Amino acid sequence: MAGTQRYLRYIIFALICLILLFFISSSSTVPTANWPGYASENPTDAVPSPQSPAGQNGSEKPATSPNGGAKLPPATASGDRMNATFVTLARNSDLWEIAKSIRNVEDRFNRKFNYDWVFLNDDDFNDEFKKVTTALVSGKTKYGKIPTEHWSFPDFIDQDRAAKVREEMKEKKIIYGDSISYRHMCRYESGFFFRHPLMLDYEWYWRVEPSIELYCDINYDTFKFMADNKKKYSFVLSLYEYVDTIPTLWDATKNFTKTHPQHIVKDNSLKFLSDDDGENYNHCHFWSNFEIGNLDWLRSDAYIDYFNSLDHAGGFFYERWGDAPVHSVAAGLMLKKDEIHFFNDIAYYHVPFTHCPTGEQYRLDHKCHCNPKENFDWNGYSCLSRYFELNNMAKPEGYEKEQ
Ligand SMILES: Nc1nc2c(ncn2[C@@H]2O[C@H](COP(=O)(O)OP(=O)(O)O)[C@@H](O)[C@H]2O)c(=O)[nH]1
Ligand SMILES: *[C@@H]1O[C@H](CO)[C@@H](O)[C@H](O)[C@H]1NC(C)=O
Ligand SMILES: *[C@@H]1O[C@H](CO)[C@@H](O)[C@H](O)[C@H]1NC(C)=O
Ligand SMILES: *[C@@H]1O[C@H](CO)[C@@H](O)[C@H](O)[C@H]1NC(C)=O
Ligand SMILES: [Mg+2]
Repeated sequence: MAGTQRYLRYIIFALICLILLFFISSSSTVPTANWPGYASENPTDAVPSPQSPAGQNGSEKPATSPNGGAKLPPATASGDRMNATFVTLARNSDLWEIAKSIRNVEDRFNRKFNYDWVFLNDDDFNDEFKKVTTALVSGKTKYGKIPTEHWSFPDFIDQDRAAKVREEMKEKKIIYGDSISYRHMCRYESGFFFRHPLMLDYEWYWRVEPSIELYCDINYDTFKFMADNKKKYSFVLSLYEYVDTIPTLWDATKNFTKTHPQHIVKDNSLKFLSDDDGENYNHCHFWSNFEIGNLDWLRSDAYIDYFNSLDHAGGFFYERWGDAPVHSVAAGLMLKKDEIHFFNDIAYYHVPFTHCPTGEQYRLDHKCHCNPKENFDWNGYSCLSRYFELNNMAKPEGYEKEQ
C-alpha cells in the first residue's frame, strides 16, 4: 500500500511540475530570467557594433564585403563646386511626384555634390512642401514666388481671341489646348525663370520636373563638364513637336532673324531644325523637361530679344507654344553647334519617353537599371539621328538593333 501511495505522490508531483512548466513557457507576460553570466565580461564576445564591423583584429574579414569595393566612388566628390543650382517649377500638389524626382537625382548624382535647389511657384509654397523637399535635398533649398506680371496675360494680348483659341483647341482635343495655366507655365519657362531673383545668384541650372527618373550613376560634375567644354545648353531626349501647338512659331522666328540678324551665329544648328535651309521648321526640338544650361546665356540680349519678339507675336496665348521648341530654336540659331551637348550618360525618363544609353558595358559600369529595349534614341520619332549627323558624330555600336 505504502508503495502505491508513494507512486501516486510522484505522479501528482510530476503533473504539477508539467502544468507549471506549461504556464511559464506559454505566458508572454512572464518576465524572462536574467540569467547570470549571460553578459560576457569579455567585450569581444558581444555582438559587433556597426562602428567596428571588422571586430578587434584589424586583419579579420569585415562582416560584409562590397562588390569590388575599391572601385566604388567616394560618397562625396572632392574639388570645388560650380556656381550652379537645380531648379524646379511646381505646385504644392506636385509634392510627392517632385519628392520622387529629387530622391532619384540625389541618389544618382547630388549626394556626391550637394548643389542647391531652387523651387518656384505662382502660389506660396506651403510648410509641408518646404519641409519634405528640404529634408530630401543635400544642398540648400530656396523657395520663390513668381511675380504676377510673369504669370499673367500681357496687356497686348487680346483676351477674347485667346479664349476663342482655347475653345477651338479643346474641340480638337489638343493636349493642354484649353489650359490657361499651362500657357503661363510655358511662357514662364521660356522667358522668366532665369530672371527670378533667386536664380540671379547662379550661372548654371539643371531643370528637374516631377515624376522623372534617373537610371545610371553620374560620378562627375556635369556643371563643370559644361564649363570646361564651353557648353551652354544640353539635352537627353529630342523629338518632333505637335504641329498644332506651334503653327506660326517658325514665321515668328523668321521675322526675328530678319530684324535681329546680329544674333544669329555662324556655325549654328539650323540643320537640326530645318531640312530646307530655314524655309520651314521640321519640328525637331530638345525636350526641355530636362535641361542643364547656362543662365547667363538665357539672360543675354540675344535670347531676351528673341523671347520678347515671340511674346509680342502672341503665340503663347493665340497658339500654345511650348518652352521646349522656344529654347531649342534659340539654341539652334544663337549658339554654335559645339555649344550644345547631348548627355548620353544621363539615363532619363519623363513620361512617356526613356533615354537608356546604348552599349551594355557602359550600363553595367554605371549601375544603370533602365531596360535598353525602352531606349527612344533611335526610334523614328526621335531627332537624335539628325543631331548626330549634323555634328558628324558616330552612332554607338549596336544602335541599329534599337531602331
Ligand atoms: N507652380 C506651377 N507649376 C506648374 C503649373 N503647371 C505646370 N507646372 C510645372 O511645370 C512643369 C511642367 O508641367 P507638366 O505638368 O510636367 O507638363 P508636361 O511635362 O508638359 O506634361 C512641371 O515642373 C510642373 O510642376 C502651374 O500651374 N503652377
Ligand atoms: C589576427 O589575425 C591574424 C591573421 O589571421 C592572426 O595571425 C592573429 O592571431 C589574430 N589575432 C587575434 C588576436 O585574433
Ligand atoms: C554666380 O553667378 C552669378 C551670375 O553670373 C553671379 O552674379 C555671381 O556673382 C556668381 N557667384 C559666384 C560666387 O561666383
Ligand atoms: C511676321 O511679320 C509679318 C510682317 O510684319 C506679320 O504680318 C506677321 O504676322 C508676322 N508673323 C508672326 C508669326 O508674328
Ligand atoms: Mg512634366
